[in-house]
Amino acid sequence: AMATGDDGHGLKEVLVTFKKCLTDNQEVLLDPYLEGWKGLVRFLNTMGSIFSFISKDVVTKIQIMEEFRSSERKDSYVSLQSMVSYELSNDLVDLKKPGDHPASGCRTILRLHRALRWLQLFLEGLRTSDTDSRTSVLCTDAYNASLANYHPWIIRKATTVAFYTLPTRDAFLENMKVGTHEEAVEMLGEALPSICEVYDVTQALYSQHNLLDLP
Ligand code: 1PX
Repeated sequence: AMATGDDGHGLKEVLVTFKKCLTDNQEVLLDPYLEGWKGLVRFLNTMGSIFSFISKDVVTKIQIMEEFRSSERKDSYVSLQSMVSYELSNDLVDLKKPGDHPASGCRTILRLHRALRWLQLFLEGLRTSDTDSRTSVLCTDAYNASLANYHPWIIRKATTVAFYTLPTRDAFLENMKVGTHEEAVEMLGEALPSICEVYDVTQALYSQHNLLDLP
């Protein structure tokens, strides 16, 4: 089925994963964060091979983070908070330009974090738009208001071309396999607050440590 991963999970289960990221004391747990991204990649892979340059990049970043989580230092990577304090206090982050640590956890998560903002805007667009809206327009608007600001021209161009191939809003909602369009829209309304919260907590953490411009 289109939006169903190998493990039989649809988009609802994927988005709900982000609920599991936040602990009671507002820490963002890395494992469910990566689990959420893996589910998004599975969904993206059903949308056609024109998106594979995007999913490859996400997969690479997930793998970088999973290696930290299976290394000797795995306990330092339990949450984004523990990762930031561990990497900063051990000089493991290139702060100004790429150097000895081009693939730190902090810079890798920053890329996913910026993409989470795109997701938030896109899902909010899907949720609140009219039935005859075009997904490609919703997607482009969300992209231009977020990720595009960090991408060079060639990536923006390729991305815009890929967006043109997206189906109509109604077909897109159907691909999500969460029941009727109304139920899909309702599910988005339920899933969005936790995605926003994860985004906001991460944004505050990165801002507090001046990590929002990592190369
Ligand atoms: C109901 C909606 C579900 C949709 C699920 C789709 C999830 C898509 C997730 C996209 C995540 C993209 C992460 C990009 C990270 C990034 O900015 N990487 C760049 C910088 O990394 P670097 O290591 O070099 O500093 C990298 O250069 C990126 C390359 C690939 C292009 C990324 C384009 C992102 C467009 C996001 C929109 C996805 C379209 C989904 C269509 C539904």
